[in-house]
Amino acid sequence: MAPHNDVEAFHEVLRSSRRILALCGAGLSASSGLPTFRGAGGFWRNYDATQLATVRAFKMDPGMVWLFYAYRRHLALKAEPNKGHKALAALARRNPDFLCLTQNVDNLSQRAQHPPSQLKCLHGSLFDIKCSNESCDWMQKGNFDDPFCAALAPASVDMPNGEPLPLLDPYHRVKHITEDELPKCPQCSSGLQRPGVVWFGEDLDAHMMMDISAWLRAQPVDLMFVIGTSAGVYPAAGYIDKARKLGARIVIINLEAEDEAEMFKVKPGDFAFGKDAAEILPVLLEPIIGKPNEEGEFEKP
Ligand code: BJW
Repeated sequence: MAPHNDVEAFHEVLRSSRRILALCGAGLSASSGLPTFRGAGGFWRNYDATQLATVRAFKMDPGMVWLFYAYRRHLALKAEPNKGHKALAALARRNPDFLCLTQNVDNLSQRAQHPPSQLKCLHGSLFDIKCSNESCDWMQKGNFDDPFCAALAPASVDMPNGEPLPLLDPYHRVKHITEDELPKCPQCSSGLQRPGVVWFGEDLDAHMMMDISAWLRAQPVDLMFVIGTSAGVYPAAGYIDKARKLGARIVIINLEAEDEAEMFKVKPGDFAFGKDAAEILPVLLEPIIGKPNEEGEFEKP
């Protein structure tokens, strides 16, 4: 059997694969300059990013949690989709049987022209706003205001000459933002507006989950990409085993994928590429999407 990182052997498998699934995580957007959740980039000020992504944190200090999200909205708006997002979008345009599940909330796959019907945003979007009152169904899609509101302006500052943003320095005191300074829900007038993302303990969108289940049930899956994710958050990570049970070979693309400690995840017939997703995806997908043009775009079919 060819080694797990043999690009030519992978191309053979790709050419004979029709139904393809992908699960993407923060590593896909790392080359666009967006931090990941775990590991070195996983701290914001002195907070663990995964602790801020909780209902509990929002209830305790909505102003601080909003600053975290306002900063990430600003960063995502300034970032550009990378070659990895573009290569996946090109694969989707060429193969209607390719479905991409992304845990990312940064809107970069959409901005890379990924066909919306072939993209499921498992954890919502930084640019959707909803009401924090669980009994209120108000939601606003596609809010790109930056700053989101006057009190959150410190999160939208661009420093000259790449100087670090004071807000990111844990020793820099930030003015406490009170609930009165944050926008209220226009429908129920009682809840605070909050980011339309999925926090720990919250359900993923039921319609989206049913669509994904229906796609999985329809026919066997030939190949599944697991891209730039630590694959430790459920139900997202559970799709890897589901696809495997449906016959899929797994291809893991992650900076750590070929580390000794990670190799137990690579079963016979699987592939693992310990590379930057933005660099390796165009190489791996070339038999289907071709080479990018001079502007770095993959031609539309
Ligand atoms: C590169 C790279 C480069 C770097 N190129 N690679 C079953 C078992 C156990 C627990 C559960 C279970 N089912 C549900 C749970 C509970 C919980 C859960 O999973 N807990 C785990 C911690 C165990 N799940 C939930 O609560 C979910 N809800 C749910 O299941 O509801 C039903 C329910 C309710 C109540 C009780 C039980 C069930 C909701 C999960 C929501 C996750 N939300 C977040 C925040 C979203 C908003 C935001 O963005 O702020 O989603 S947390 C965070 O983790 C975010 C991410 O999408 C997610 C995954 O992170 P990701 O993308 O993998 O990032 P990293 O940083 O972990 O990894 C990056 C990787 O990239 C690294 O490996 C790098 O090496 C690599 N990399 N640069 C390629 N250039």
